[in-house]
Amino acid sequence: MAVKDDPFISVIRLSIVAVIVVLSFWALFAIVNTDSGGSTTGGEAAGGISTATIELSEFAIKGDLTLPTGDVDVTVTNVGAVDHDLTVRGSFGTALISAGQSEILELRDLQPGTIEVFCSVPGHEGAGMVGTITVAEGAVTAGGDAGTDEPDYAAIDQAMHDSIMAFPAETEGIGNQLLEPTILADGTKEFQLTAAITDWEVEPGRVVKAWTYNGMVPGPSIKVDLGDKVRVLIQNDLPMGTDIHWHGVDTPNNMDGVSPLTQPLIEAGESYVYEFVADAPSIGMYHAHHAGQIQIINGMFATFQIGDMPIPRGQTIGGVEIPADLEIAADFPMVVNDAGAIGYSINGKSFPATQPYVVNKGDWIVATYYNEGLQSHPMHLHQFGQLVFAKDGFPLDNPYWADTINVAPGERYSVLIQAEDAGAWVWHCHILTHVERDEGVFGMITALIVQDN
Ligand SMILES: [Cu+2]
Repeated sequence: MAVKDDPFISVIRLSIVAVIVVLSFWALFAIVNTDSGGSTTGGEAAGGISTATIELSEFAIKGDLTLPTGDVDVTVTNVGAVDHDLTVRGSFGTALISAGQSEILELRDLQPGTIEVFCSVPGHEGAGMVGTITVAEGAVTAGGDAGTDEPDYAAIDQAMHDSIMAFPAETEGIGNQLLEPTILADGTKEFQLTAAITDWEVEPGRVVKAWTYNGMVPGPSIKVDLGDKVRVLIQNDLPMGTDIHWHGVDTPNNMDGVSPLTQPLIEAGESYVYEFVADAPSIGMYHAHHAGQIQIINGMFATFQIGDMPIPRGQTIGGVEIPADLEIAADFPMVVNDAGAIGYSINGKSFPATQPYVVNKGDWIVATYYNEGLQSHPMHLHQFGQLVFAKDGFPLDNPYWADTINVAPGERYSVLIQAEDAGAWVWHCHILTHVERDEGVFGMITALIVQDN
């Protein structure tokens, strides 16, 4: 049987709740009041602990790099787009901090001198995330106010201008160079690779310790014909073991390159031979599988193509007729990465060092996106549609037009473009922090330069 609430009892209940709420409010007020009595302004908090702020981004450490002696709580904020940390050389550091998040780094009993700090995410130190904190008696920090300063918009305007006008910038080294095979007596195509840590200029003046095949990023491009016997010799001059996985390429299991599952680890200083028959068409990649989070993102990735992708010649798709006698004027691989020492890049280079693609008005070109990074990248070309005709090397029964193609890690998209209009047309990842920072345009952006014939 249901019992109705007595109205009188309800009023009493409500009153008790109200009294508890009021008591709680005053208790809270008292605590806040007591606490605020002990606070100070500026960079020093209660208890003689100073405060400071440091910001992490791709790829810089900024903020209060001069600290007072004694105890300092440093609020470390990641204002970048990927995970970072702040580690004291030879000591402790913050946990990995996600984009937009903060951690407090508690520094105690600081003495006059210097402390080296860096980001311990592989490759980030080499990319510029290293700095020196100077500890000095009586140093004044901006404290909690550092992040609230108005950005220097005029300086950003200038940096955007200067970086764009610097395109295309010269840098040492070109990736993706076609690797010529040695043809053995039985017709086998033999390729030689050496894995090593080598200097690589990602953008003008930024030379990093890259993990490379044959000293280039991306590694040398391998292209074979359908039915070819392929033999790849790898010499490991890295300071650790490695292997090679043939991504999107049909191989016997013991050639799949997954140590120690399908083969032994290729130890430092050792060499190894991969052999298989190129028996299926492929728009593939090759990269380390072992410790890929170090080796791949720092540069050990490359393209591997078997045969040619059939282009939908003679078809009308979305009202656009693809000529039956269509000739391809250029074939552009665009290997994207976003991590490690290389960072946001197309073919191992960051803008303004990315390569411009120069074609003539009316040309049909093929581009293939390969994602060897850790994030998806929506690749957008201004002005022209991109006809997606193959995904991961599989020809599509129904090719489709798009102007922005989201390329996830491990994916490849092959697209056909007609450069119908003359001009310099920007071609870039549309995640804006992958192409712009306060210091100017950088990263995953280039241009299709269409010349008026
Ligand atoms: Cu991106």
